[in-house]
Formats: sequence, structure tokens, C-alpha cells
Amino acid sequence: MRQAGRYMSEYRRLRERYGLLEMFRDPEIAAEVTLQPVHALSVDAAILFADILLPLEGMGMHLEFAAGEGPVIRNPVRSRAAVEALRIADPHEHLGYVLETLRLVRAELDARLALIGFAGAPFTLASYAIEGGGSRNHVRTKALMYSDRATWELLMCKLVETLGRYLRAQLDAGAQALQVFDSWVGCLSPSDYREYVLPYTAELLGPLHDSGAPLIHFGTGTSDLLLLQREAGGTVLGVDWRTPLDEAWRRLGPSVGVQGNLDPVALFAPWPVIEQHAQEVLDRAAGRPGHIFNLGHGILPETPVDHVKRLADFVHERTAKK
Ligand code: 1CP
Repeated sequence: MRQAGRYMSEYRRLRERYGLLEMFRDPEIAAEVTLQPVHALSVDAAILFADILLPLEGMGMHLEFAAGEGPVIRNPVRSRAAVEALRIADPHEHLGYVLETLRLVRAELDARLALIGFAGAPFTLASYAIEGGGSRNHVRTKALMYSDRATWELLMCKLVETLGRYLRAQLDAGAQALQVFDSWVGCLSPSDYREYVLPYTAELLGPLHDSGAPLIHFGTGTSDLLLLQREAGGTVLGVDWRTPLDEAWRRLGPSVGVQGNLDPVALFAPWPVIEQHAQEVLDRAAGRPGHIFNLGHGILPETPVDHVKRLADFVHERTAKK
């Protein structure tokens, strides 16, 4: 999950001096930001500081992070010709700075802690590419998907190819687990997921299973998509707080792990309420192997940092091997 960011003063100090893209592109800075939460919170894994949208630049899109607005793509793809003009990004040529960040972090990170690489899933990236930024209803994305199957297929295939190469290169550079973010796929019905998304996500994830690295397949609002997501691939399925963890696991069966699922907004509550929510997650996981305790989505900018630290300590205490 996103774990670096504006809720940390160390991050805000760097962010005053640099633009977000500048920080991603400078491996020294990106490595420092990757390690900030690891040092401050004593979590068990570091997640690479990069963004799911960076591969879109390598494909030919102009990405910006406008202050306070989130990501903006100035030349969204909305026609067959625009999709045809996209390149397959080469991870070494276009995203070499991310690979260098992974090498630097792996060299500095305590050997007992895991380094997680990541990418966006094809649907979620297609949505940014088509909408040109964040979207509430994904109207243009679904309209293209429904109205021009061949163009949708071409875009999804180009994304799968780009992302597959990128994730493999991340493993070669030192990532030990991969997380694939299909953050906005919960806007689809199960039948649309099966028809328009599952084949492409499966094509991306299937071959990555051979690497032996754990693959975390994440989405939000996916309660009714979980079984289809499992079919698409992943050794671990991410669930958000809208689905009780035991209920999700019962449906998924014991062959996959489950990551989640504290509501990130619970971290704004007084400590006893946070503790109650965290304990509920642990109770529902019931000590089963394959549970990764996590938030159900990325950490929010104003989150009190002492609550996050206390949460990490609490989960460690309650799950310590006796
Ligand atoms: O620890 C870390 O921060 C890890 C690095 C990381 C990751 C895993 C960042 C840095 N972004 C991401 C993934 C990401 N980026 C996702 C998938 C995860 C999720 O669903 O939360 C998505 C959807 C994005 C796109 C993005 N980038 C958004 C969301 C916009 C929207 O449509 O709602 C935003 C705000 C960004 C900027 C960004 N990327 C990362 C950070 C720390 C930030 C905020 C930076 C800042 O404001 O200073």
C-alpha cells in the first residue's frame, strides 16, 4: 500500500524542495523516501517509492502531478490512432531510475525486511490513460471499452506487455514481492470484469507466478469480484475494509493469502477505537498463515503519525511468535 507521503514531516520537508516527479526520478531521493516509513514505523516491508503512472510516460503520455490536484495526463488516449501511437515501454530505457532505486534500497534495507515492487493493473492504468487523471465514474473508460472492443484490446495488450517487462525488471533489480494495484476495478460488474479485464490481468499475472515471488493482487470495492480476481492470478488477494476479512477468505479458499484490511480513516480515531478495529482484523484473520496485516487502501495525508507507529507496534505484539 502507499505508506510514504505527506503525513510524515520528513517527507514534507523533501517535498517542499522537489516536485513529485523529480523525487521519483532521483534514485537517491526515492530510496530515502522508501526507507522513511520503514525507519519511523518499524513495519515489516518497504514499498518502493514510485507511482503506478510512471510507465505511461514511457509509453508516450505526458504525465504531471499538479499541486493539490493529483495526476494529470495532458494527452489522454481517446482514439484508435492515439492507442496505435503508444509504445511498449522498455523498463531499462524508460524506467531505469525506478530499477536503480530498488537496487539502492535493497542494499540499505535490513536483510529481514522485504522490498515490495509494484505496478498498476491494466484496467486501472487504462482508466488514467483514457480519463487523463482520476475519475469518479470512469465514464470515458467504460464507453471506450463497450463501444470499440478492438481499440480496448489493443490498449490492454500494450499495457500488459509494458507492465510484464517492468515487473520482471523490478524482480531482477531486487524486489522480493510484487503488488499489482487494480485500485479502481471495483467500478465494474462481475460480468464486465470477466469479459473486459480478467483475460488481460491473467495474461500479466500468469507468467509472473513462475518467478516464485509473492504476487499481491489488490483492488478496492471488489467484494463481488474477489473470486474472479483470484482466477486472474495472485498468491495474495488484497481486500479493503468493506468486506470482513474472514468472509473474504472463506470465499477465496485457503489456497491464497489475504492482505488487509483496516480502514485508513480509522487511524484518525482515538487510540482505543483504532485498537478495537485492528483487533477485529486480527480476530478475523485468526492467526491463519498467509495474512498480511495492512490498511485496506493507502494512507491519507493528514494521518497522525504516532497512531500509525502505535498500530505497527500493536500488530507486532499481538502476532509475535511465542
Ligand atoms: O510508500 C509509498 O508512497 C509507495 C509509493 C506509491 C504507490 C504504491 C505512490 C507514491 N503511489 C503509489 C500507487 C498509486 N498511485 C496508486 C495505487 C494505490 C492506491 O490505490 O492507492 C494510485 C491509484 C496512484 C495514483 C496517484 N498518485 C494518486 C491517486 C489519484 C487518484 O486518482 O485518486 C495520487 C494522489 C498520486 C500521487 C502520489 N503517489 C505517491 C504518493 C506518496 C503520492 C502523493 C504525493 C504527494 O502529494 O506528495
